[in-house]
Amino acid sequence: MTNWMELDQNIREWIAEAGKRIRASFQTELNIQTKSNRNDLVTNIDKATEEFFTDNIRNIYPDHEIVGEEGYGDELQEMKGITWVIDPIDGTMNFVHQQRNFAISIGVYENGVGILGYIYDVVHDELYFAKKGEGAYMNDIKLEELKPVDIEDSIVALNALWVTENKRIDPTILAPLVQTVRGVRSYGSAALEMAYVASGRLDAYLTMRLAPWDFAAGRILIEEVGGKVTNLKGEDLNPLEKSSVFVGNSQLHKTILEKYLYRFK
Ligand code: 2AM
Ligand code: CA
Repeated sequence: MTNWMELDQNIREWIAEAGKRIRASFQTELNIQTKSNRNDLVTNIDKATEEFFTDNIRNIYPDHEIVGEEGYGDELQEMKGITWVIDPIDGTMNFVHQQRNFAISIGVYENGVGILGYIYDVVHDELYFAKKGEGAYMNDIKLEELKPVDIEDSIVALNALWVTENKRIDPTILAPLVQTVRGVRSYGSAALEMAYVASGRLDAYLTMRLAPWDFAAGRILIEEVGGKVTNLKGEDLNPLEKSSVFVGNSQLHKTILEKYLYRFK
């Protein structure tokens, strides 16, 4: 049996320590490399942070499995037992260019079901946390159930890329949504965008391609406040696969799916 209380205490300690080290790194020179393309960045701090978590997890929980962005985890075909899904720095471009608007994101799954989600806004020292069935919090503040909002009054997070020519979505699908909502925002960290939906700062977030570590924690937070988490076709997310992601308060999610996304194939 998993001692979830003890596990929660351990993660919180590790997250606090990792956050301290990341803040201290602002005083040092970053070693920046690119991955799949010139805008896909990774730094020595992304790697060191992931290694810090995987070392601690393997030390205390040798039978747990790990999925991590920077390759310190395991290669998994399926989720059995306890799986940690880790993005050491979500929003690396922001980390490099802005030293803000990035987060540590950790989801803990049991047999493929999300149990614990942590999104730590390192610069603001804000920890978004959820436990399945027990609600969601921002530090000590309990997050409220998401309330219905009219689409004309909603704030939606969306990268401008998706309403220009791109290879993932016909830009004429989301352009009318942009014209209808009250405001559109783009923060450049999927984890924070999901934490903002969970805390009601945003009403929805749509993006065309995320990896499991980008959404592992956020989906647990959003579901704990009654929000909806799917891909852009309205289907459930596979926790081990890259996917488009569409999250929002339930009623707005339904409206956007029916009025705008029905054309997305
Ligand atoms: P990252 O910084 O951890 O890579 C930026 O638009 C958001 O999308 C960030 O959360 C970023 O996570 C993620 N992201 C950027 N490029 C991605 C890609 N090729 N695949 C999956 N997620 C990506
Ligand atoms: Ca990352």
